Amino acid sequence: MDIRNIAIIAHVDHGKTTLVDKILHQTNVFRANQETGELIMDSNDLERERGITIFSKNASVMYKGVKINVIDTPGHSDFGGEVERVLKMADSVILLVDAFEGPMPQTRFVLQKALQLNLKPIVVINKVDKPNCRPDEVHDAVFELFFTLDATDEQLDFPTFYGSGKNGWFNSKNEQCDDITPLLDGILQYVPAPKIEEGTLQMQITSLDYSAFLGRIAVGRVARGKISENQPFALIRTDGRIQKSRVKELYIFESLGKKKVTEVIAGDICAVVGIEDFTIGDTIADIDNPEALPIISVDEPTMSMMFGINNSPFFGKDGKFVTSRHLRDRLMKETEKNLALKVEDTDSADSFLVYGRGILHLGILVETMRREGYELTVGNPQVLVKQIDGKKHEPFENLVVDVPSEYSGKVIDLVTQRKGEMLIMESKGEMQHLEFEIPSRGLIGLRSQMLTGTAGEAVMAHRFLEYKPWKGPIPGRSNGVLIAKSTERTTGYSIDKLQDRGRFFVDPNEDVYVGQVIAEHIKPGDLVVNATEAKKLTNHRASGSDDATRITPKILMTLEECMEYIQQDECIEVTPKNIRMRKVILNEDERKKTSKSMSSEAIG
Ligand SMILES: Nc1nc2c(ncn2[C@@H]2O[C@H](COP(=O)(O)OP(=O)(O)OP(=O)(O)O)[C@@H](O)[C@H]2O)c(=O)[nH]1
Ligand SMILES: [Mg+2]
Repeated sequence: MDIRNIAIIAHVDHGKTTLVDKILHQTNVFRANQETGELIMDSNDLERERGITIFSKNASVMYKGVKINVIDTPGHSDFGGEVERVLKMADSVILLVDAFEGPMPQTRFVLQKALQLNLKPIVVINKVDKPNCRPDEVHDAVFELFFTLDATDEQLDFPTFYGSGKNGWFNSKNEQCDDITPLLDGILQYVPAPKIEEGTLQMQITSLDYSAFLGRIAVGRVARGKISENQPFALIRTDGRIQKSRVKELYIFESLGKKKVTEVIAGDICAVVGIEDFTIGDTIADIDNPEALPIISVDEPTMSMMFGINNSPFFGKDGKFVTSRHLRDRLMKETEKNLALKVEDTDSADSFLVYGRGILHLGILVETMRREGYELTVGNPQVLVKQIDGKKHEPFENLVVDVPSEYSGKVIDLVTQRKGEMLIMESKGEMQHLEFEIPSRGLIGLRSQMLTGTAGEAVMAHRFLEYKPWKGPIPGRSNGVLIAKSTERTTGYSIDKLQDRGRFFVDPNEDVYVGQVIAEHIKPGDLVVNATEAKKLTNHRASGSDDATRITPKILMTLEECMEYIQQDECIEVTPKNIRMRKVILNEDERKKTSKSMSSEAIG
């Protein structure tokens, strides 16, 4: 059978999953009148809620008698490692670029990976329906980018399509047409058929699927030979060990699902059921002639965060899994499929140090665990410092901000305070386009300040660059917090009285505990407050309205916002129902003692 394997890559939100929707529709994957909704491939709960792709996924369609395996990839830079892996299944890529934004940091990263694998991309300039879009300029910028990434002459000669995934058309020139036929024809024309190597079986496991019935499923592309049902094979582990195993069941991708087959030949992507113990990167090989494929390299983690059991006074109220055993097992299990994640034991049996690729990467893990019924405490995220040639180095990132010109001064201010240096400033339509180099540390908490400082107008993206010498201290959060004095229920009366002191994270009638962070102080410095006082009974009724109606609704922060908000002496209690920020040391006297001894240590 004729096959094409193609991965769709781009910066976050440039329209990958929307394009896959259109491909599925145009190739009649769905019955007429079938209600399908949008972003079909973003099937995971967290993906649907956030409108982003977290896991890469396979789909397969038939077009003009050719089977096209389509791989949708995540665009957020924290999941860059995932993209790198699944590119191994593809013979070409569609590089999508937003016709207004142009190439962004992650565009550069994913393109670089594709070029290094000698793939010849098809460029799609998407979202030409956007007002003020600049498709021609963007095309030139993409060419520039290929050039700076040392593309070969062949790669530089890329085909370009223009269109709008949202409006359902792509054409080889920037003229609206009826549908995406020109692009599908382009795939048949420009994507090479898989190279079939002669020899015995070789297939690298590049991703992992899970089914409640079948257990863990290994997904990859058969690189050489063929694989059959019931076939015994050698599993070559990434550490070189060889395990004997057998194919229990074999599936290929069909539409959005999988189809059971008895044999898959080189070139096609398949799913193998029945391997007891495997990790991504292992090679499935011929039992008599086990030859491994090159190991998949994964980006090093750049951030770490402490995960501990929940030890707040509200411990065990919401969760099913609350012990350190539960926590440890769950984290270890995660490392089997989440390659960029590392877990280390610590001196304490109740806490683990978890290393990841960024706030979102770690946040998604915590959010997933909380939905599974876990309770835990997480500390503030720390970037990983390294000693290079005896000198302290830290990760730096490339930061891109697009903002209306009137706010560019504010943006530059904020970034330079955090030790960022401006490299490029140019206009892009009616926006200013700013590029900086900034220590990763400086990025933590920057997004919320940036949005406040620019009335929500700033669009920012960043991407790890390299380790560079330590930049010295970077100011943390400027405001202090209000801390609950006792473990009780808040009252409208108290919160109302305290409103001019801070902006609250809790509502009246909410249970809080001693040491919990319940509001942001309007000034620097922390304050312990009593938010649980009942109204004194008087003979007079308070004139005017009820207290509660004058209270500003609480500020709701997402888990990731909390992660960026908390400081060194704070942590987050995460349960299936609640996310609460707290001081690490709940008791006020103990907290004072510790901070005193810490500051005298710093002086001495
Ligand atoms: N105006 C316009 N919006 C589009 C177009 N294509 C996609 N969008 C919108 O852009 C947003 C992001 O689209 P997605 O398809 O989720 O983008 P993605 O590249 O898959 O995003 P990630 O997977 O998170 O990296 C959605 O709100 C889409 O509706 C387009 O052609 N024009
Ligand atoms: Mg997507």
